Amino acid sequence: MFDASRMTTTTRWWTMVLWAITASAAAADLPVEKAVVTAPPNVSPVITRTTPARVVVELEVIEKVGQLADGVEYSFWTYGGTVPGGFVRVRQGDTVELHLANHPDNKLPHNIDLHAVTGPGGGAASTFTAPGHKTRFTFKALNPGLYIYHCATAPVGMHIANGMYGLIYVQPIKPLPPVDHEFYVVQGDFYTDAPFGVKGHQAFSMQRAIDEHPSYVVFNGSALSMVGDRALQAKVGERIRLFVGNGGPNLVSSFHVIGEIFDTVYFEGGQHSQTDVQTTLIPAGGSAIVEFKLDTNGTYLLVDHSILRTFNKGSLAMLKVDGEQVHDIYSGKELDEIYLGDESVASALKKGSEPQPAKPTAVGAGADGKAIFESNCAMCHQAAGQGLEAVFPPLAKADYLMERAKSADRSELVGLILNGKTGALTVNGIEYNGVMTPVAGLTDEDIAAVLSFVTSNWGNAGAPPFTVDEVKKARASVTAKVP
Ligand code: HEC
Ligand SMILES: [Cu+2]
Repeated sequence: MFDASRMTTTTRWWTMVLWAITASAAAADLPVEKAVVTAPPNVSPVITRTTPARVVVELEVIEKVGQLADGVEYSFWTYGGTVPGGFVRVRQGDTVELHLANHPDNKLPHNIDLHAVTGPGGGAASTFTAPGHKTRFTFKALNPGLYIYHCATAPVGMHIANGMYGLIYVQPIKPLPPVDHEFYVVQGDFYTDAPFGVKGHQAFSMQRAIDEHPSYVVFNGSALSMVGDRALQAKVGERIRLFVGNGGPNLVSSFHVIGEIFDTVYFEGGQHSQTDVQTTLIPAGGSAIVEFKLDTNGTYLLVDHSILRTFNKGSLAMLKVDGEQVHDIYSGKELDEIYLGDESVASALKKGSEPQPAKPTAVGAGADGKAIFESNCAMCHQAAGQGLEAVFPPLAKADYLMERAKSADRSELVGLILNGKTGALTVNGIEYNGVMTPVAGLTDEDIAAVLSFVTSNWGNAGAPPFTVDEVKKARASVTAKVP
């Protein structure tokens, strides 16, 4: 057995010299490998290596125009052409050689500050890079965890606000247990002169940024990044891990997935975890790793639960989960009937009469359609279907709705309720560009009733009522279209 106390001073000295030589030889001899850097929402593969390596990470800064929302263009500054920049994974104890290239077509100098770095500025000063130049520095990944990286070139706030951030994961020596899917999601706030939704190219507003008054709050650089065809995909029974970051520059995220509970959260991207969490706080320049199992099917929504940001500024993404509905976990709507409250029962009894059966109140399609409208649609389209200026289109006297309701194939309207709707549309000559989230838990009867109701009230007329059979067929065809 090795016992240091029994060594003479000389032997001890020689042993130390030998250790020093072996250690530096080891650093030079480390196997060299190139990091796999992935674009969002993809996460680079788990590192299976069990010894340290010298990992070469190559990032290129690209200034480019992209979509902030449907029809809204913005000049992003990016690492690798995406917001967030590429996902980088190294292993705890690795030596990381960071190469930063600034594309010759770019207009500005940039650099990188990685929160995974121990050393002044996180690498910022060492990587200050003019357009058409490249720089390099090396650091040792001492601490495991999920770290933000970002540009720190003045004005720092502007470089971050334009999309210059991403995540680097320093995989711990003992990796997290395997899951079925890992996804990469980063929230960011954006500041344009014009308010949310105004079309065309929008310029950065320094004043709004200083006031911390964003016009857009989005995941992965766009209100459209993970909705519709671009939704994250998984299946019932699978286990999901989200690597979530918040680039800021200003807002703190109350990260939540509507319809799920996080089984595990590695809060702040560190090594400790908490279980059974509804919403986790992610500071600007911070992160969290969240995990959950998918127990039943449906569309789950990733949101910032500062909820006006979600429904009015774009912080919404979708996770589509295919497979069986597991009824003992989630039944769907089991009951919806007229409720008059204790008051009316009491007053009816006082009068000495039997409680009166509820009177159907709706015109046209009967009571059901109205009740379903009130509990599922009215919060957005408003009580009399009049809509909300610039946000929710009207259903009352709506050409969009009535043209389709009078056409031969009305499956599009059923699809709209089941799958939601994004992208621009025009109602009575006014363009809307919002997000209608899928309306969950409605049966074929419910959908027939609500569509019959909205197409035969508030001045809408001339469309035949929707039948349950028609809805059933439409459901099969619109669901089949989703891959
Ligand atoms: C979360 C808010 C919200 C809810 C709830 C909602 N909608 Fe919508 N709906 C919208 C938005 C926003 C649009 C426009 C989407 C776009 O521009 O891409 C829209 C569009 C529509 C349209 C097409 C445009 C028009 O005005 O004719 C119809 C029809 C419609 N919704 C019907 C319904 C019905 C029926 C329900 C209830 C079963 C419902 N919506 C629930 C927000 C909502
Ligand atoms: Cu920059």
